[in-house]
Amino acid sequence: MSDDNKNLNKDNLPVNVDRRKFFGTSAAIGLGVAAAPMSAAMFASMAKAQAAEAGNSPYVEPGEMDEYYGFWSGGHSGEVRILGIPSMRELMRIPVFNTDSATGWGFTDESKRIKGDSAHIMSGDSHHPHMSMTDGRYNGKYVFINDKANSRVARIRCDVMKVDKMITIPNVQAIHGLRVQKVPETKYVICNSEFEIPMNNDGKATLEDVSTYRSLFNVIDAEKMEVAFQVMVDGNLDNTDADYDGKYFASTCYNSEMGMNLGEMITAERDHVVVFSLARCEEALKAGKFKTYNGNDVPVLDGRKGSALTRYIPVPKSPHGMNTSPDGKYFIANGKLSPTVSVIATAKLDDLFNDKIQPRDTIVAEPELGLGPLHTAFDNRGFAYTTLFLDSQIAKWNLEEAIKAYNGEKVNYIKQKIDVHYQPGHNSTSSGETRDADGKWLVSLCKFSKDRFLPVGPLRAENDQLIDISGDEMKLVHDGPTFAEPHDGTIIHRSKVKPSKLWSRDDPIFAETVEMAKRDGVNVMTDNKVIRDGNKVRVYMTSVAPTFGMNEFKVKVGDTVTVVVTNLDTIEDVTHGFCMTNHGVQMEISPQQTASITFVADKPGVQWYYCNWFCHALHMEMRGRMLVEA
Ligand code: RUQ
Ligand code: CUA
Repeated sequence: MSDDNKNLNKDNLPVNVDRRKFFGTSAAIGLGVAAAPMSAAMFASMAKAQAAEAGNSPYVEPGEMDEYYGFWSGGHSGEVRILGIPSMRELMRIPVFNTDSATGWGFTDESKRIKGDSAHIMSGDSHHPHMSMTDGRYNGKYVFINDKANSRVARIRCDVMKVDKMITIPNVQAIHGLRVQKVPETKYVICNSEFEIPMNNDGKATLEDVSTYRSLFNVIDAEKMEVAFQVMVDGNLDNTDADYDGKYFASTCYNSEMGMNLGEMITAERDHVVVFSLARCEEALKAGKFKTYNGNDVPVLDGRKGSALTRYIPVPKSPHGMNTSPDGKYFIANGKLSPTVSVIATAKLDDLFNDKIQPRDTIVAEPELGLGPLHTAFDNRGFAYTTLFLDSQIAKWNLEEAIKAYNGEKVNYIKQKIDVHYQPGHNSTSSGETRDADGKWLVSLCKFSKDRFLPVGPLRAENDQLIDISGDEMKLVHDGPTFAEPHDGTIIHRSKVKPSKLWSRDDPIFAETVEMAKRDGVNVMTDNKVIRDGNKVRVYMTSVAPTFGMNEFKVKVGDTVTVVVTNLDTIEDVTHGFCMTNHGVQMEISPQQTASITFVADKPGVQWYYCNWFCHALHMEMRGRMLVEA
């Protein structure tokens, strides 16, 4: 193969695939073939052959399925996305704190009921999606996600991939770090409130006296989706994680100074990690050792410095990410303003809580990794992968060797640094936050893409980079643009997730709507009926591709109309929609689902409604008229 062949690059790959680096470094296969134009099939089989050699290919052929689900936060878009990994294909968007015109989320009666006290809030900032676990392994039941913007936590039911609960956390502002109890199971979801506020925050107490401001650690009952208790701390909480023994939770805490501006917030050389003893918190709760604030009845325990419930471990200033190693041995606090991460041995925490050792005695290593360490992920071979925000790199390092170095041995614990593009925040390894960590894939969630994609104006995509970590060296294999902003993502083996294909008719998400129909004497599976109740009108209709059970209904101008549609189709993927033109009314009705939406018929005359999810060759004909009498 000559160097002057314009169609090949230096690795003897066709130039048009130069950027798709899914070949290993020893990529020189099929050279004779490569000189000729390649068909997609040839290309795919080459990739496959190479994959067999390298052991790990991100190439998922058309029609083939990914090995992992990725649950991705949609950042300040407020949603959660489901990705296929390793293809990085986006499979679904789950509207959560945002509104969504395709599904009607935020507009339908069911979604408003689920949003409850925050039904009027249409935006959010989602950060940390984490799945419920049993014995330190994903159990496929729920994914929990926080809304920093409006201090909420939502739960996604993974059978239907829809939000079924949402709560606003009282007594706090800005729910940030969120994780789940791993062992014995996710009884609790744990999350941090970031911004400190006066207790009570009723405007009556002094607003200026910052010594009254507090930040709380929040423990939510995962099944009931109610706050079980809160713990008052010193400092601003940031990220959190749970151990593998069901005993301790740990949170990073910055601004121990309780400063109100940047200068004040970064004066202290050290901030801390707060460790919470679950057993001691539950005992205090039982013994009634709590207070309540702001007129609600959520118990608030006192976990400030000196409390029996917590321990404060000093670490270099402004730590950010908190990550538990999958062997359960270590909590790792990521330095952010310090080039180090602090490795806390979970086995030493009992002694710490029994005052046998000092807080710093729990630190078994503090390796220096590079500038701006934010988050750490793990494989199953004792390596950790830490994002370096300022260096735009990921450092791969060996945990046990870092401990040796801390004990004075001369070892180089850093194995490799790989450039990422650019400035990574979170990273995530396949099953890496569970006992099933498998060391195959790492995704680096980069905050900036800059020159990596076609320019699209001043606002650019972020960049989720897929890195093969199965070999001795990390290899960057794919750039994936994402929109505003994947703070965090989790990579879950497909064997753990078992979504339903149709809705169950008993689903609690629309049970109340079905109950309302019963009270109106309507069977939603068979009846097409209009019920008038003063100036409220309830319209019940079925839908079977390509018709609604009702071609027209009559109301009076000014009526409040609730349209309830039940999709009788039992064929997978035949979703109908209901859209009332010129009324801002749209929703999804998937097979066997009942959905409803309420609006005011404020325009007299003929108003057409139609199905806006493509369902049939006669989908365009799936329509009807609302006749509005003046
Ligand atoms: S935070 S970039 Cu919202 Cu998880 Cu670290
Ligand atoms: Cu029903 Cu389109």
